[in-house]
Amino acid sequence: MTLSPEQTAELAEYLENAELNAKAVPQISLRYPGITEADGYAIQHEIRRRKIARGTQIVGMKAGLTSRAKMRQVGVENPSYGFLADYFAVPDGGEIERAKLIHPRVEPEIAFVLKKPLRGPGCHIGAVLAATEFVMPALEIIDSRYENFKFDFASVVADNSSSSRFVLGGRARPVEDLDLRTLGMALEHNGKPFSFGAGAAVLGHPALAVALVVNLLARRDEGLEAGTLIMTGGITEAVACKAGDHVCLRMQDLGTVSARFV
Ligand code: 0L1
Ligand code: MG
Repeated sequence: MTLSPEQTAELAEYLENAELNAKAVPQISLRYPGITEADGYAIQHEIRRRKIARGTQIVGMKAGLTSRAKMRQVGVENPSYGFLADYFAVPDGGEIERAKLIHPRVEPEIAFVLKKPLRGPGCHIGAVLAATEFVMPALEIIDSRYENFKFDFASVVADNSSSSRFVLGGRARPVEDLDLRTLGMALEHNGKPFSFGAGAAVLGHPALAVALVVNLLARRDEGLEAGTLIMTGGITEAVACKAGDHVCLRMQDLGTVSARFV
């Protein structure tokens, strides 16, 4: 860690205000060039603490930057995690208020819901599959609080890995019935195909993204409870959306999930 507790608290307030006011700010590493991944997570967890203190519920977790397509799109090479707050949830087929966001992009994802708790270190794909109640198709709406979606790893980790909104839909199915690596998907933007992919684009198997989050949380002596929702990261690059845009994810064997920006 390079930041003092006072600097960590100040940066958490700065980034949370950028989120709540939908106003982009320069990436924090421009002001603190030496900041590390540990600094980034300390800031993210302080944002989480601030929200909980105001009565917000944390309803899940996300893995970010788990596919080559996503890493290429933003020029950051490491996977990360973030948290999902209650007000991030949008119903399937629902509306996303564009004016509350800065420059939203939408990603196609596979979401897991656990039936058993998971703890690391050493969490592996077998433990994740044994602990999974079901998977569902999901859209993640990311909205970096940084100007022009420009950041380095520590800065994006501090910014809760760009978490902003999410939509769950389609069919919930147990993992035993599916090969998550070969599960195909198409993301449509305004009725036209935008990207195509398969589950293996996420770390070779999306369950590995859940293990990654569990093993990263173990560094803080934290784990995931039974019932936790975990988004496993964009399978393809994200599509930028404006008011009036419609996004629909069609996933093999799992149905569709969609939303409209208003
Ligand atoms: O694209 C980004 O803003 C990087 C962080 C989150 C990426 C993801 O959810 O996969
Ligand atoms: Mg994502």
